[in-house]
Amino acid sequence: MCESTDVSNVPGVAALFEKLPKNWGRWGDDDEVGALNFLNPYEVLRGAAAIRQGKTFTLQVPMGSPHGDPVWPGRTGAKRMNVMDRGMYVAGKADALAGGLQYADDMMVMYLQGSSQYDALGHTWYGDQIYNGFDAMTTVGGLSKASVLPLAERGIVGRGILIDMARFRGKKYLDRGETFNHVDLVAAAKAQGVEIQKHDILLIRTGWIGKFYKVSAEEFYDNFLEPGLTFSPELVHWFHEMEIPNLVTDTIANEVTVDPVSGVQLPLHNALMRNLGVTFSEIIALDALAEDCVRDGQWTFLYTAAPLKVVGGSGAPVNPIVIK
Ligand code: UVW
Repeated sequence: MCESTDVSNVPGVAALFEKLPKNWGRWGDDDEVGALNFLNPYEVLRGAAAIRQGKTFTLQVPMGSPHGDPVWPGRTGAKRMNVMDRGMYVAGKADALAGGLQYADDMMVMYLQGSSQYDALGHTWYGDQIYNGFDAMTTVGGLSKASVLPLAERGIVGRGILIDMARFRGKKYLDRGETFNHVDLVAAAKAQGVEIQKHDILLIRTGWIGKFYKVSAEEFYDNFLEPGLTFSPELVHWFHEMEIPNLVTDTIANEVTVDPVSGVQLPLHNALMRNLGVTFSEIIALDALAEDCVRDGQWTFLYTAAPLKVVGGSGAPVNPIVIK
């Protein structure tokens, strides 16, 4: 479970973000897709120009696995249930359609953030306002502003770059609570022989989700503290100046669970997602892609993703496709 934190000395996040940039109003008062606005037709073509070999990769983790899916503590993985199958016909509880057609049917119960997913820009906030200054009351009963629907309708296409932080640090996966920042990302990119460019979709591998499939659930969730990016004003400025549209990681929450300096939990959800409109894709499978990038030395590619069009959703499952 999530490590308990003494919050008595935790500063308000508003104070933490004072004087840091916001993109509210930059794309109009009604904007609900934030930094995806950077992904214009030029950026789509820049992504397409990164295709060199025709190799494809799908980045969703399995959904509804009988061994459980990786989820934020307190959520549960997707549960798929058969409601029709051959057994129903054999037991005489269902009739074939005229002509003999029989069928299998199933349903699924899941958290929309319970698998590989996109967070809606209205998914997290502090104070009374969500992304773009919309009233936080617009989240009640379903997101009527900045839901996942506008992200899904737009789709995400651009040049992706994979930064393998685990490999850069010489590890199979980063340690519990291990942090890194934008300076480390730039250094890792240099070691890989690539450069993070303005408007790149930033994929960061920590190995953490891969670890979920290698260790017991008890070990994975024990004193839950994910590794990841850590908050600093400089990091927020870097994301702002680089105009990063989308942060994609193989962790459940895209950042270190608790900022070791301030004690604030998930500060980048607010500093990047709420304030800058950077879209977050989480629980993304990056191990196979990383292995291939090591083999062929190509760390950039066309990244495409179409989250499901869930009306009012605070997030939606996704199976991104990468083409190298
Ligand atoms: C929380 O909302 C706590 O996390 P996530 O963005 O991973 O869904």
